[in-house]
Amino acid sequence: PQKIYLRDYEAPKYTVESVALDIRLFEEDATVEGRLQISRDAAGDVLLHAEDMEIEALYIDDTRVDDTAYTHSEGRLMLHDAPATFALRTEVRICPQTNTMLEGLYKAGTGDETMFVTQCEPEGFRRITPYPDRPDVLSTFTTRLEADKRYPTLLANGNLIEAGEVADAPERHYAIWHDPTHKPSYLFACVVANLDVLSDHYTTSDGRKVLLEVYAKAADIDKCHVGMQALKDAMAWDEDNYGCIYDLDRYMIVAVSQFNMGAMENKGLNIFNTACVLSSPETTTDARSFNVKAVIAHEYFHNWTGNRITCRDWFQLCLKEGFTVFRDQSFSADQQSAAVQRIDDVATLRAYQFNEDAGPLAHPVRPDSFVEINNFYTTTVYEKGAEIVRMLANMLGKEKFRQGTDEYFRRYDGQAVTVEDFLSALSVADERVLSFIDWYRQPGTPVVSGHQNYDAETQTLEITLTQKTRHVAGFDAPKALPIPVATAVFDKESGQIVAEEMLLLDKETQTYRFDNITGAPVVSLLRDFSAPVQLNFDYQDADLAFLLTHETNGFNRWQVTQILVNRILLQNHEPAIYLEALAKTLPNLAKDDAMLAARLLDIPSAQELASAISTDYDPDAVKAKRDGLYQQVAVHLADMWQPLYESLPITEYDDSAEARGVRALRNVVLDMALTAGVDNAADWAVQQYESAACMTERSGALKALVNHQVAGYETQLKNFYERFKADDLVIDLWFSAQAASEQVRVADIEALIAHTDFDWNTPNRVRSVISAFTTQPAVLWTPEGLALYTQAVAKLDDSNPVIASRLVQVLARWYTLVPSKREVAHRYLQALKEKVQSKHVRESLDSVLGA
Ligand code: HT7
Ligand code: ZN
Repeated sequence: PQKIYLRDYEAPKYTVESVALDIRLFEEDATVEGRLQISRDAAGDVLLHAEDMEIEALYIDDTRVDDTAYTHSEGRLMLHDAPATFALRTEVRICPQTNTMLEGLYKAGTGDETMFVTQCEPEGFRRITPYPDRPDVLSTFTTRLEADKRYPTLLANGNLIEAGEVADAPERHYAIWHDPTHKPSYLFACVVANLDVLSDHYTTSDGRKVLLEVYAKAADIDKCHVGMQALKDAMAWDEDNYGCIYDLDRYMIVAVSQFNMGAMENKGLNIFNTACVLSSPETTTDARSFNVKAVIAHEYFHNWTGNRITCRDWFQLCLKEGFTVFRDQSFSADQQSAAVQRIDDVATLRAYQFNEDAGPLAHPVRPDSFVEINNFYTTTVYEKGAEIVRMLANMLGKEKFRQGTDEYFRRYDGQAVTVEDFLSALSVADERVLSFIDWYRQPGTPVVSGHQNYDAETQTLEITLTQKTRHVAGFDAPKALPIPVATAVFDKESGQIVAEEMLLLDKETQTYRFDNITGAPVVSLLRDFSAPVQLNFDYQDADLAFLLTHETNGFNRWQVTQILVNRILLQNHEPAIYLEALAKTLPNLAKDDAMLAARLLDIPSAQELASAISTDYDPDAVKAKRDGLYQQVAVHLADMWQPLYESLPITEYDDSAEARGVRALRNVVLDMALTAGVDNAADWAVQQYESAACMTERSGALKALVNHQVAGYETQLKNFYERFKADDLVIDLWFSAQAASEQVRVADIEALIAHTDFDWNTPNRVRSVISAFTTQPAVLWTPEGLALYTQAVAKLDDSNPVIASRLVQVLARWYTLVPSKREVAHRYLQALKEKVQSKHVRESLDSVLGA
C-alpha cells in the first residue's frame, strides 16, 4: 500500500458547488444516486473516490456515458476528459447489510433493533457514493432517504424539507434534508431506524430557539436525560468561554450500539456509541456518566473547532482534535474539582501517550506520513495535541488566549486550514506562540531533569533544568522545545509559598535564580502539569512527602505520590516515607475532598509501569512488585479502613461532585480492606453489592469480590448477569470485570469469548473482553495469552480492520520484554503478519515489528 506524505499536498483541482444524494434502502442492499455540480478552470480528467460499490450508470450533463468514458478500479473512479463545468450523476449499488467495517453506511443491531447509520470520518463517504472524499472539498448537501416504513426514523444533516409516502409503494416512505452549511464529506451522516426521541430546546445568546433531539431505542430513552442536560450545558459554556454560538435550527444525537469509536460530530447529526450517550444511576458508573458528559461536550465543541473551521488534510487532524479535547477537558474541569480533572487527564496521558511516544509507534502530533489515516486517531494526536493547546492557553493567559481564538474563528470560519494557520491566528496575541510549531513536528516525550542549589548566605536559590528528547528513528535530530515549567518555592519551616513563577525552558539547559529566599526551600515543579514532559528532578523523598502535605495545588499533591511510587517500584526506594506521608494526609483529606483522597491512593497500572521500563521487562516481576506495594499500603493503613468505610455510608443517589467523591473513595477503601484482610471486609463487599443505590456502588463491590475471589463471588456474578442481561452496556461491565480481573487466566477469556452474549461484530463487546484482558500483562505476554490475542486480531482483520489495528498497537513494546518472552512475542507477531491482509493492520504490524 502507498504511503502518503504531507509534503505532497496539492489543493483540489475543482470545486463541488452542491451535492444531492438519493439513498434508497432495500432488504438486501441500497442504491445511491449522487448529483454533483462540478466546476474548474479547464476540461480534463476528474478523479473521484469510489470504494466497495457497483457502478450502475454515470451521466454527464444528463447524458449517459458508456464505460469507455471512465475507469473504476482500486477504489478510484476516473472520468476521462470531462468538461470544465458539468453536472455529474452517478448511480451505484452498495450493501450496508454486509458492511462489518462500520465505515460508510452500515447496518447496526438485529431484529427489531436493526438500524442503518453512517460513519464517514475519515474516508467512509467514498463507500457511499463516488466523490472527491477529502476534507478540503466543501459543499452543500441535500439528502433524500427512502426506506420501508418499518424504519420510521429517517435523518440526515441540516433541516427537514419534506417527507411523505413513495408513489406506487405504500409500504415505503421518504424524507428530504438540506444542510445549508458548506461541509466536507466526512461530516455527512444519515440514519434509517426505528427510534424514540427525547426533545428539548436551547435558546442561543442571540435569541434563536434550537430544537435538541436525542434518538435512542425505546427502552433506552430514559437514559438520555444526562446527555441532554450536558448538551445544553456545553452550548452555554461555549458561548461564555469562546463566544461560539450554534448555527443551525436543529441539533440531533443518535445512539448506536455498534460503533468503532466514542462518537462522531457530523454536522447537526451526531452519532454516538450508546456507551457515550446513555446514562442512568442504576446502570452507569459515575466514571462512565462523567465521560458521557465529556463526549457530548466534545462533539458539540467540534461544531466550531472541526466543522465550521475544518482540516485542510488528514495530517492536520490534531488541529480539530487537540483543540477540541482541550476544550472538553476545560468544560469538565468546570463541572468538578479542577485538580481531579487534571489528575485524570494526566494519568491518561502518562499511561497511554507517553507509552506511544516511547515505542515504535511514536509519531509527531502532526504526522508527516501515513499509509492508513485510521491508524492515526491516536492518543498523541488527541491528548498530546490538547496539551500543546493548553501550554499556549497558559502562556497567553485567559484574555490573550481569547483574543487569539476570536481571531482564529474570525479569520478562518468556513475554511479548511492547517496547524500553521491556527498558530498564526493565536500569535496576534503573542508572537511566542509561533515557536510552538516544533511541538507538532517532533515525536518523543521530552525528559526534563534538574536540581536545585540553595545558598543560605546570599539567600539565593538556583534551579537548573535540562531537556532531552530521544531521537526517534526516521525523524530529524530533536530540537530544544519551549517548555513552560510552572514553579512554586515553599519555605521548609513555615510550609508557605515564597515565590511562584512560570519558567520557560527553551534551551537545552537553563538556570533560573530566585533572590530573597530567606530559609531552606522546597521547590514544586510542573504544577498542574504545565507541559507534557517526563520530570526527573533531583528531589529528596522527604521533600516529596513535604509537598504532599503543604502543596496548595491538588494536582501536585497527587503528582508527588506518583513520583514516590515510581521510585519505590522502579528504583527500589524504601516505601517508609511514602507510607507515613499517606497515613498523615489521608484522614483529613478524606473528609475535605474524598475524590482527591481516592486518587492519592493510585498506584500506576501494570501497563503504565511497563512503559517506563525499556529493557528486560518481566511482567511477572512487575506484577509481584506492584501487588506487594499495594499490599504494603493496605496493611500499613489497615486501622484506617474500617472507620473510613463506616464514615462513608451508602445513601440515596446524588450526582454532586461530593457524592461521586464519596463513592469513589468507598470503592478504593473496600478494595484496600479486602487486601489487608480486615475482618468482615468480605461482608461489607457483599452488603454493598446487595444494598447498592447505584451502579458505581454495585460494580465497585462486584469488582472487589471478583478481584479477591471472595468466597461465593460467583453468586454475585450470576446475580449481576441475571439482573442486567437485557442491557448491553451493563453486560459489557460484567464481561470486563472478569476479563480485567487480577486473577484472570487465559482459559477464562476463552470462556468469555465462547459465551452466547459475546459478539465479534460489536466493538464494545470486543473491547470489554479482548482489550480488558490487556490490563493484565502478566497473562497477556504468555504463549497462551499471545496465541489468543493474535488470533483475535487475525479474526478482526477482515471484518473490522480499524479495531484489529488498534489491538495490534497495544503490543508495540514487545521488544522490551525479557529475552525468553521477547522471542515468543516476536514469533507470534511474525506469524500474525503472514495471516493479515488489511492495510490498517499491516501498517501497524510493520511499525511494531520494525522496533
Ligand atoms: N472525530 C471523530 C473521529 C471518529 C472516528 C474516526 C475513525 C473511525 C471511526 C470514528 N468515529 C469517530 C470522533 C471525535 O474525535 O470526536
Ligand atoms: Zn474529536
